[in-house]
Amino acid sequence: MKKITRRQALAGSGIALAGAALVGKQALSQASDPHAGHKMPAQMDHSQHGATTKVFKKPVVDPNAVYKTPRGNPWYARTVDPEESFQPGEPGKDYTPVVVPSGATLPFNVVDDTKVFHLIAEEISHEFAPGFKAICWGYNGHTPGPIIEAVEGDKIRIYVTNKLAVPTTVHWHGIILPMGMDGVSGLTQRTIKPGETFRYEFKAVQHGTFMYHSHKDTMTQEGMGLTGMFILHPRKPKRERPHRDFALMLHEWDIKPGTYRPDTSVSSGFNTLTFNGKVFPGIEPLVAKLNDRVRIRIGNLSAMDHHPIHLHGYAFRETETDGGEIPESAWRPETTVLVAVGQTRNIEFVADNPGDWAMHCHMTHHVMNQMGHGLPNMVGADPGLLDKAVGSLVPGYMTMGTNGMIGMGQMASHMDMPENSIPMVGADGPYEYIGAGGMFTVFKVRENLTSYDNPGWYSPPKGTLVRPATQDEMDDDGIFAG
Ligand SMILES: [Cu+2]
Repeated sequence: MKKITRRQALAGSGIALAGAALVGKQALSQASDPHAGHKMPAQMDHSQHGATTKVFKKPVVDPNAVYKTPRGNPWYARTVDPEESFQPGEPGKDYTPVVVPSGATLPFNVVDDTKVFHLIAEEISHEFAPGFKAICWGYNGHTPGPIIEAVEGDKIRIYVTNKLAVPTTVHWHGIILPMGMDGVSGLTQRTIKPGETFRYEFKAVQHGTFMYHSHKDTMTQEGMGLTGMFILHPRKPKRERPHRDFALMLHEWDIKPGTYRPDTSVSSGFNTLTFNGKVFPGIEPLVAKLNDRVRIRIGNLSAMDHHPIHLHGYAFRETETDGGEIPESAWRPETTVLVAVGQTRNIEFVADNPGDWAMHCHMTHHVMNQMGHGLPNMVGADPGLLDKAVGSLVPGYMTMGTNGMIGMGQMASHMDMPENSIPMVGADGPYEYIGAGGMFTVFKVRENLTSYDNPGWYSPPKGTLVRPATQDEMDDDGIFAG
């Protein structure tokens, strides 16, 4: 058999490629030019005499071209030229630091021209709300871990020290980087063994709201709390920076009353639903001045549930996902933003409506705390005889839940509760008990603020607070209440 050289083989396939390209062109030109067919023989000749080598001298796909594609290309997700050099972005000057209610921000040092961070994966004692703690896994003493903040164009180096008893990795979720820095155990790296420190390094080539989390045994490790948010600010924002830029991470846990470790094997019935690792009333409120421009970045690394997060008193715009900025023409006006597992969403609005506004997951089971789940249904039951009978055996026994869950939350304050547990719902509010827990917080907007500390409860202006109707008013308006 005749031996074919590599050069000949390439030339041969070149003819085939060039021919295929011309057939494609032919089809296109035929569609617009009824006489196109007459040109075919000449073109075929051309392909056989010289077009072949051109294909290989000027390959259609230049491996570097992707970095040189202009910004106008809609497929180009990078927002800065990766080859351009930038000074490390400075907080206050190049970006307004994000506010993390009940959370923390990871400090960094600048070494030469690189921002150097140090994440430590470790077992922590985490408080979900006063009186309710668990042994979780987190980063630098927190779950979710402290947010990492940088600016597009920054060179970033992150040391990850593993102080857990098991191997781990960190995946930088949504961030465009070289594959070897992606943190997927087995696929892109070997795991970081207990006691080891690994060095992740990449340049930020985009801006937006991203996350980080373990990518080793994720059901256990994310479930135990190895999650965090990663914010990359734009070098030159298209719009004015918001006055208040908040970050909230959504998570869910199963911590059975009386136990101290999350059960990560469950796939439903999570009983502890958290904003930044806290259940209401354990979370700090979001505070803004009247007419501040506000952005809230929401990420979800729950195991199983998407969370529709509803803000009272406002209509906001969904402006950004973890894939990038949504063009203004496509902003979605919403009052509830659905954040699926593995997604981030930014919402923006002007805080032009003063007050204490509820902000919460709209799944009713997600604004319950730990003990509100899995109880027998007693709504509407008359427990009189039962209480008497059981009370003779168990002094002080009282059936609970006959009027719903909120009474149970209130009663809990003067009852013996199981060890390490919190009531199903609630906290004392300015008018009555607030029947909500879990993924619930308060967005507080005030006209006169000297700081963004919690300003306390809002006092509505005279005549703007709902009150009992008088009989005269009902008579005048033709309302018969029976
Ligand atoms: Cu939810």
